[in-house]
Amino acid sequence: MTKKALITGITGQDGSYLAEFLLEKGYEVHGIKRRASLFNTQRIDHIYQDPHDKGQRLKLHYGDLTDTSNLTRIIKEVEPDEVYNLAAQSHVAVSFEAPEYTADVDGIGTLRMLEAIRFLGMEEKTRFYQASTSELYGLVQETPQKETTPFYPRSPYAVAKLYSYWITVNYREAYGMYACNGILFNHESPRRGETFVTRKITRGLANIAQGLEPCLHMGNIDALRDWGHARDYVRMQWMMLQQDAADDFVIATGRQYSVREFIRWSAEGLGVTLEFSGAGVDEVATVAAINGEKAPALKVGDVVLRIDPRYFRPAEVETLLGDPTKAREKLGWEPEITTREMCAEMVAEDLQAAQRHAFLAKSGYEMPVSIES
Ligand code: NDP
Ligand code: GDR
Repeated sequence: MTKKALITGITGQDGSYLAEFLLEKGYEVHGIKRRASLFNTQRIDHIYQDPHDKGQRLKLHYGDLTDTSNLTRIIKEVEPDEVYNLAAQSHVAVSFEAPEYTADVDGIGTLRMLEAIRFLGMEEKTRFYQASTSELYGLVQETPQKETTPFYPRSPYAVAKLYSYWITVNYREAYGMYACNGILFNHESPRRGETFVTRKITRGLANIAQGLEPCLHMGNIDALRDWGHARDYVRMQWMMLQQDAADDFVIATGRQYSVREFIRWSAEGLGVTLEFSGAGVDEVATVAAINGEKAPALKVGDVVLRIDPRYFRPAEVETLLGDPTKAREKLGWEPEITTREMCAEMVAEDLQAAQRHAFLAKSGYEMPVSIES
């Protein structure tokens, strides 16, 4: 029998990699996408299958995590063996500006999914994965963070995700559902949203190197994170639903770097050596040396990065470092891609895009580059 999976958030970074992964495994994959005024399926267009073709194994449904009847209807129609609840307002800084919406989607949205499964009497058939997060640790109580480390959320996003974490545990304990939390540390890729820090850096520096943007404006570049590759992390999401019993796992690389280091690596990927000077809000990064041809718009002495307090958060998570021992020992999972390799892949793809834009601009075609961050 072909297994059926339902992915909320299929148009996002993780949803797109997971959909690819499950299609390769032979699954019939259903995804929930939101109605938008512009196309929003860029990340999955390469796996799109014509709905008129017989044997189509990727099917999209319009829906929203704020809409109970819609979610219930989709789950009833699809009868999924596995549900991956990845949909969320996933930007921590934005959650301070839209706390109520974030709570509705990232907190109550999870309850709506679990209740729909229970209401439909599918709690024995359908396995449930919840996209939990290292942001739950917030103001860290122990380093490195593992499954038993106490939570201390520091944003409306993290507080909403805390509700989702516990409601998932509760449905497992109360109704015997196979429901589990992946407590995932930051994971990135060339498909990462443009306003998360890694992608903002790789895309911004590539654009600056090609003369498409003047300067990057950043927040707290001393923040420390444990960054993995999304491709490695979605494999683990699937593995978690294939066990005899549901359980919760930390997924991380076990290595930590600063945002500043990530900026340095990204610049090096463009052949540019940066020098950081000043302190606090006065700090700038200046070009100290250039090797090769990847940054034709830059010269030694150019300022490519400034600090802008606009990007400081009302409450910051300064440091996160995960301990993935349980995932390694119980599931045999290890990340295959290092943080530096991931950074190099992101820089290479963003440089290609910037070179295309620069070429078109030189040829007289105006290609506006969005620098909203
Ligand atoms: P993205 O922001 O890339 O994707 C989020 C997805 O959720 C998009 O498909 C988005 O749709 C969809 N979505 C947002 N709001 C709604 C809504 N109201 N109803 C239905 N769908 C909605 O996130 P990632 O792929 O990076 O992350 C996936 C999940 O994992 C999220 O829940 C995130 O919070 C969590 N997580 C992520 C980590 C990371 O480092 N990436 C780490 C730990 C947890 P649209 O495309 O239309 O915007
Ligand atoms: P995070 O990711 O908040 O950890 O949440 P993000 O990449 O946004 O920030 C990481 C760190 O970088 C600092 N920072 C900046 N961040 C952004 N976005 N823009 C900036 O200009 C900037 N300058 C410095 C931040 O202050 C922070 O310390 C991500 C999301 O994917 C969540 O959904 C997920 O749950 C967690 O990772 C794990």
